[in-house]
Amino acid sequence: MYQVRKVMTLDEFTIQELRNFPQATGELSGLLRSIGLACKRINAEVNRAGLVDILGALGTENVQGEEVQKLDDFANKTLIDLLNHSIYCAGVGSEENDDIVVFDDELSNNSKYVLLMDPLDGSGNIDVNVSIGTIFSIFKRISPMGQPVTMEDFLQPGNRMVAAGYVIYGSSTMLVYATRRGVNGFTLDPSVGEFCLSHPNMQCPPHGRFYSANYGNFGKYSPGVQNYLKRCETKSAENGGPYTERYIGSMVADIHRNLIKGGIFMYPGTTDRPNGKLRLLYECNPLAFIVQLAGGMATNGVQPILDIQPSSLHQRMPLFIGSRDMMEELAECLQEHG
Ligand code: AHM
Repeated sequence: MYQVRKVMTLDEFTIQELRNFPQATGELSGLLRSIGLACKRINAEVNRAGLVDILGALGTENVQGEEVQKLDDFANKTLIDLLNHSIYCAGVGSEENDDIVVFDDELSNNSKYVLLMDPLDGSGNIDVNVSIGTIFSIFKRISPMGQPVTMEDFLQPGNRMVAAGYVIYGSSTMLVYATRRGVNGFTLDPSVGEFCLSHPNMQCPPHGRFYSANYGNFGKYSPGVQNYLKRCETKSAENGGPYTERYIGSMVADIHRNLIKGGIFMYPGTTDRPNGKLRLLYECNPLAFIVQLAGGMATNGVQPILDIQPSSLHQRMPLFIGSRDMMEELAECLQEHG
């Protein structure tokens, strides 16, 4: 007899979670629902990106004479619009906006959460059909309710984060979502347009085999980082070892692979960019929160990412993140070489 396998949707999952917390207001679940909806819209547009040659180049007009938006702009506007119209978010900090976006209306001013996001990470990879992602983190505001949120609500250290997640637009589209209760992955079923629980209770393997870094920058890395990469090379498949080097140049994709299979990703500081490239608040922090909750580690080479007190919205930070054993060996190398 044909049996339909029961899959749990993202909505069902969050409702079930709510049952464990009778005091919960449902605001966080509502916020997640809005993010999920926005990401489904972004996904539809990302999937059409290969058609721009036919429909019109990004930033130009398509055959109907309509302006074709750049995908990162589209992602940013879609998320901000949906969050603004939901009643669960008081404001947003985005890679695409110089300043915070404050939703200054009565409902929003009485919302307790703010959101930080990179609407489309790895956007340099859009043209070449490589996986890209949306990254977000959620904090409880610290300014008084009933008033517009302020910058101090966004400049909180990562260890105060309530939840974080990313959506990867890849061979399938997946939302990975973490709260202090754990990390769960939901794959989008395009036939019904629902994110369905596919990776419950994700755990980062403690011993990894993938190492991901931009080797083009090798000469500009510190001696400690160079030394660690050389150690990885000696353990590489070419030398009969278990390690293998993989770097896509889309952080969400690189970290997603390492989270599932075990590995380390790094974007260290370089001689010309001592703070690296990645942004603390909406790139390093959410991924650190997720990987740490899954049993891995994340540092800037000196201290845990989540302990850093941010100083500005678009601050950059070196990032080392991944499986525990690899991170510990990296820390040894960094210490040995000052
Ligand atoms: P973006 O915000 O311009 O998309 O840049 C972030 C991306 C990360 O996803 C990726 O890991 C990194 O930049 C790659 O940078 P590089 O090409 O310097 O190695």
